[in-house]
Amino acid sequence: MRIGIEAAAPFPYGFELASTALVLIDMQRDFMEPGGFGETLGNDVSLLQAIVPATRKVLQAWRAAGGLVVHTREAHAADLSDCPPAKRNRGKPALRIGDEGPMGRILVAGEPGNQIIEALAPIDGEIVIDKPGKGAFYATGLHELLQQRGITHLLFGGVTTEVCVQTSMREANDRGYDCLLLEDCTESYFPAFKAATLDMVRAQGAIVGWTAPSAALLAALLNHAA
Ligand code: TIU
Repeated sequence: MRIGIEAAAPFPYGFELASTALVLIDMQRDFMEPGGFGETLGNDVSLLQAIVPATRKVLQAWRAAGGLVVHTREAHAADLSDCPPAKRNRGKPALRIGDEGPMGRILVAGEPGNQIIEALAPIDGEIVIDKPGKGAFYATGLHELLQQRGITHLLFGGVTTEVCVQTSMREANDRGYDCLLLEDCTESYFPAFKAATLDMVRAQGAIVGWTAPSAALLAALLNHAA
């Protein structure tokens, strides 16, 4: 049975539970907590905490409904063979990718800082994608995994809105997925960039996709279960 989100913008969004995945982008300590990659770039990471309660509610409701969950982490191999020098050498961060920080090596797979925060930690049966780029589809097997499961629709949350979330959503859109971004489950270090991203995603007749508040998704799921 089709589930409808009437409150989605720029117009209602519909999906089938069995062909839809919830994709949570990079909800890892590197971006969410002091001492990680986000802070080394000069950002106030405390801003991102605001979305954790709503994102947790969505994750729990999506799991209860039996929907597929995908988690991503921005992560590099320990030898940095998948980190282009252009990425590592960009700018003047306090610590570079691969350097030892308070939560282990910055943005390196398996380090404490690279783990998804406890409130949103993956459980058995959920897909976890380590991605070397900002987009979730670049140099990962995500598209193939979604194709194998017949997924056509993606609901996005995560951080940061205008960097990894928007890049992933654009990659997904180009691969033919109908994408919706949960407005209160995504955050940026720059509130103006978040607002601009929400606007640009849904402009021009949903040129990249839809947006909706998470309450609209939760209500739709409850309706569906009733
Ligand atoms: N710096 C920033 O806003 N974001 C990133 O580097 N990665 C993600 O968005 N995950």
